[in-house]
Amino acid sequence: MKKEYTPVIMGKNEGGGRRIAIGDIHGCFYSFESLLKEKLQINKKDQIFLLGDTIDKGLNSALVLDLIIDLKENNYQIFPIRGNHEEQLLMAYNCGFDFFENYLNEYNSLDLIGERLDEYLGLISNFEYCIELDDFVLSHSGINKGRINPFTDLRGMFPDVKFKFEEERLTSKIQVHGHLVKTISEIENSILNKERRFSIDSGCYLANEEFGYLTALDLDEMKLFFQKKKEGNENKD
Ligand SMILES: [Mn+2]
Repeated sequence: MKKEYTPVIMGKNEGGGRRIAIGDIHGCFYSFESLLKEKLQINKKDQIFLLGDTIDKGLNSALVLDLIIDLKENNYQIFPIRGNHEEQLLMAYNCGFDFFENYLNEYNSLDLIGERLDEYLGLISNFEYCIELDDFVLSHSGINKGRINPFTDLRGMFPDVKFKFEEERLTSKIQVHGHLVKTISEIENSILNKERRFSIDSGCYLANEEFGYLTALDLDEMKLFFQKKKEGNENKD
């Protein structure tokens, strides 16, 4: 039985703060922390939307989730969205502990095993799939019109979910998503060209020069913030 899911409607930030979307973090804790605290200097009026894949690949998935929990507990408005890596991790957990451990090992995420594991699983199982704002739609891979499962890419990332929403209304808004790795100049061009659908995943965990950034977008100003990967050891391969 598939679970039914309707995107969350949030509209504007009534508190008067900024609305900021952040691309795939992938366990790059130090970059994430620096982006939030130094580059963006977030405050409690701001709404922060994480566009999925907060964990895996980079080496500090547990610290990323610890920070999300800490911000929530301190009444920051942080809204994580589910990516294929959160979904896969929850699926792997349901396949028995050996499978789960192998999965985590493959994605550099063994640090999630420990006394907070249940808390982490509870946290990510509550990540939303899609958040609709007054003029934007935020999700991990964008909306693929006409597909049976419109929030998925070709690999079918959310097979157990039946999405219920008004496709025409949602796809008429600007879609900001993650999942597809782009260079920062490609992302800058998406803004300059006023594209209606684009990714802000700049491959933070990657070691090559072109990538290795974590990107944030102020949705009201359409202003980009790029955080260069903070530490060499956030990438293993
Ligand atoms: Mn990703």
